[in-house]
Amino acid sequence: MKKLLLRITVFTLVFVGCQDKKLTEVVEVPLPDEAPAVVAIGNPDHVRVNEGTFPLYKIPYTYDALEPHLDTKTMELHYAKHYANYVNRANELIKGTSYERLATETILSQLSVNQAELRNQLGGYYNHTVWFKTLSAKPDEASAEFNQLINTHFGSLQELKSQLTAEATAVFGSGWAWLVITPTGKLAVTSTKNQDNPLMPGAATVIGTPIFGIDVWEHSYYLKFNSNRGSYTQAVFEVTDWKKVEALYTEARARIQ
Ligand code: MN3
Repeated sequence: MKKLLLRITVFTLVFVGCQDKKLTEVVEVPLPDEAPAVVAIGNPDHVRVNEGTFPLYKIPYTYDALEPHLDTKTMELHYAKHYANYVNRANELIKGTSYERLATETILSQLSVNQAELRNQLGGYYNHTVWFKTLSAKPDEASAEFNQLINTHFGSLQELKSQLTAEATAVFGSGWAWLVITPTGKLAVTSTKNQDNPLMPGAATVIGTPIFGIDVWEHSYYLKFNSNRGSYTQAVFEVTDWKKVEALYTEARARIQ
């Protein structure tokens, strides 16, 4: 054993009557043999959930792929713990109910404010699935056609990002900022509390199908950004793949027509 000794000198003041007396004590403390092991990064492919109606969306990137914008530890906790838990809980709640045969968006659009548990768990499942689909280590731009649609509704992509940031920072407590397609095919930004989303009755000022969201629960940003939601939102845009947002738009548009 490689023995390293650390010399610590301790000064102790001992009061004897009115006279100070200084003692010097030498303590030898052995140091550990080896440096602490580097914490291993998990593998998203190893995350397992129970069988059920709602599948775990397999993220096509590793937990460290979105560095330095979104940190490895947060991505791992978010996917392997929070998201996997929502998948399991949503499946438990839906099992044996008439909802099992319906499309997820249809279920969400039927959940009343009294169905809080299902809103929380199925919302948590759906919201994270939408979000994880739009993140990428090498984000692509949307087509010229979709960019034109963004310009028509918001003026520019930059202005859309500003409006999403404003929504994200305005949420009091936990929630989401959203880009949605409305039932009449328009694009709009809005926000929701908790795990609600704009498909749920009474959840947002604008009803619509989410095509992009920003998770503003503290678990999604606190490790790296502390309470600075604005900086976190900017980091999210660095890894947002607008081509994938466009793909969700195209899917949703086909459903509402
Ligand atoms: Mn989350």
